Amino acid sequence: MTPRTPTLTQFIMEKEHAVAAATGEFTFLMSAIALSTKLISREVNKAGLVEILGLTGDRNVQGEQVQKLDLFANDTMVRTLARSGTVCVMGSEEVADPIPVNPPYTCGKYVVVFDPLDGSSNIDVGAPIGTIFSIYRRRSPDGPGQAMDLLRPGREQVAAGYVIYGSSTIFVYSTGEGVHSFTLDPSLGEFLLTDEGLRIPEQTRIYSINDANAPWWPAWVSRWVAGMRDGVGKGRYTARYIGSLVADFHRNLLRGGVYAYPADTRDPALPNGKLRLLYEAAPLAFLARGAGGHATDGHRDILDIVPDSLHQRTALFIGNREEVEAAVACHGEETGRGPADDR
Ligand code: AHM
Ligand code: MG
Repeated sequence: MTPRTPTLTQFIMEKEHAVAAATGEFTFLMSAIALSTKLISREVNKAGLVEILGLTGDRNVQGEQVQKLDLFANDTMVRTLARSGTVCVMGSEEVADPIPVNPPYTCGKYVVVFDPLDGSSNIDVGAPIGTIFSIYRRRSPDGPGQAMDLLRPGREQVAAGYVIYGSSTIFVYSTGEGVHSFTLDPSLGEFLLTDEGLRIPEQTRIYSINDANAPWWPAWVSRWVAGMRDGVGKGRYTARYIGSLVADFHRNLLRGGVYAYPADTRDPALPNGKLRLLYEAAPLAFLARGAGGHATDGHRDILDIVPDSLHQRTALFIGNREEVEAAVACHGEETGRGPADDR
């Protein structure tokens, strides 16, 4: 680190100073998210040691209950955000209902929705996993936050981001003006600016999709993927699929690429695919747009979808604009639906 390299908090404060009406509450909220993710990162890095150190019982060396990592991540986010005094209600993948902020903690003006640890199938195999968050300004006038504060189209986000726990821990966020990344320096315990104003490279040869679901895809998805696989007009593509949305999205953000989890007919209980709108698709769509990319469910911009429920699922095609628009075109050819239908 040189004195010229800002920490995440310094960087956010500098940006917030430029906004005349800013009170510092947003900086405080982001610091609370950053603190949570540092605690989660530390725990993720220890995950493989639990067995080696013989801590397979349900208590650790301090006599504390050993928690599953995704529940630890959830508790850490909930407690740290509640304590920050900047949030009036939260939504989490791990919790069925909205999470209120109760006394002694005070309600703030923000609403945060998050997936505390995404890519859970990768936890036990040392592959990258991540935390995804989405921030809105509250809509209800005061007091505890309500459902109306949570069920919002992605376009109303004031900020979104993710943290990837991989070969290093990387924090990526946007407030709509540029996408910025920071890398955790473990010796300092600080996220340091790595890249300001990230843009998805315009040309790509990478697609990320779970090909094993192909028998259940609609025909237009198969045609879209075949177009890339056959490289018609653009040359051959290559497939990269980690099975961890944050990691697949992050690679595609840096290298160019498109990630897709279409709706399919494999599981009748999941007619809209597997991924969640509010804390997986919408925040990443906000980041994709900030980096010059695009996200759709096949015909609607992800940022335009108004959720009916906290855990609503959606099909997702996200990344390079050209590849995402090719998916929308394939969908339109088959269904006759235009990109803006059914908003
Ligand atoms: P999770 O929230 O249970 O971890 O599920 C979401 C994950 C995404 O990170 C990933 O892209 C996708 O599920 C992988 O699903 P699949 O194993 O069906 O390909
Ligand atoms: Mg998830």
